[in-house]
Amino acid sequence: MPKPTTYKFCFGPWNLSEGQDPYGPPTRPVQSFDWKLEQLKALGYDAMMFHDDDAVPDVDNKSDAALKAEAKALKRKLDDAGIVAEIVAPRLWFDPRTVDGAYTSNDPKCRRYAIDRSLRCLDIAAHLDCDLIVLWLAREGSYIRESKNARRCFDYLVQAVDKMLAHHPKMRIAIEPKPNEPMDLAYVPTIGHALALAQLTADPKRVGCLIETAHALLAGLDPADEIDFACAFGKLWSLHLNDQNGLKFDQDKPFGSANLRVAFNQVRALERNGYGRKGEYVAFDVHPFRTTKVEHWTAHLENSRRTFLRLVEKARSFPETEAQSLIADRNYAALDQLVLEHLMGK
Ligand code: GLO
Ligand code: MG
Repeated sequence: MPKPTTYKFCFGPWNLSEGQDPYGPPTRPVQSFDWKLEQLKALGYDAMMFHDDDAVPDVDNKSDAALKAEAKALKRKLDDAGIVAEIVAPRLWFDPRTVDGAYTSNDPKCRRYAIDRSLRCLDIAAHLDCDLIVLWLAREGSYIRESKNARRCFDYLVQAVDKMLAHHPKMRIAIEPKPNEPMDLAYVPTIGHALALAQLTADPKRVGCLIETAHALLAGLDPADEIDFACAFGKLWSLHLNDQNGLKFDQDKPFGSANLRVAFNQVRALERNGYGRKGEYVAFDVHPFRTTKVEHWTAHLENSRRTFLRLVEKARSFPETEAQSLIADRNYAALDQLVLEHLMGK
């Protein structure tokens, strides 16, 4: 029996958000990066995930030398805090040049910008001693199908990933699929799409995926099955656990908040695949509720990790022998109840 995994935890500065939504302004005062790093440390988390401009603000207007100096200064700050940079993700959805997509824009100048920006993101990651880039393909899709040639767009996506692979020989890329929002229809909606795309690239071994619970649920899929599928390829390199109440806007609720059983099954899938044994982190892409008061600002992160660890205990203490005999007897009604009783506890 392998030793049980000791999980390592991670979140990003955006997970201490200030409460703005499309309908209203922030409900908590804007906080500095240093404050967010302090919270991460105080909560006992191990790593931070970054967008390129979380690491180097205003990245587009900085010279390569300035970018290097700022990234190295951040690396020293993280080292002093004993915190690792887990991933860096190019933020390709803010700039006006990405309004019609980044790698899949119809405008070649805009596609060029998206690639250049991504290569700088790889440089930042290298300065932070981080070898994993996350691509959330936010605007790669369409509002109306006729506006883009999807066939050509898949080629553009592969070409963009190939440029990144060529730019840095050790960097790995994890695609984070999401089926919709902000687009109506995204080109890479599921893990199956992400891993199929990886096979078309110049170095498929360096292209894997990141699963986010809410994104799988929005695609109408079970996140635990997505985890098993990605792990069957050895390609689950990062994880955004959270929760989602049905087919609504992307809610980024605390892990387990909407459906404890779905959360339990994700934890079981992670456990049976040995996720974390190669140094992978459990990241929570969760947000405080808009109503959250300043004094409760980090509760969603504390709670998500607590729920995760309680569910690890539940996964490890699951009455496996009893379950196996019910499975052998095809008595799934009893198996169903066994799971519920186990989750409810005494
Ligand atoms: C949004 C995504 C987003 C990404 C982040 C890292 O729906 O989940 O939060 O995870 O930008 O790429
Ligand atoms: Mg995410």
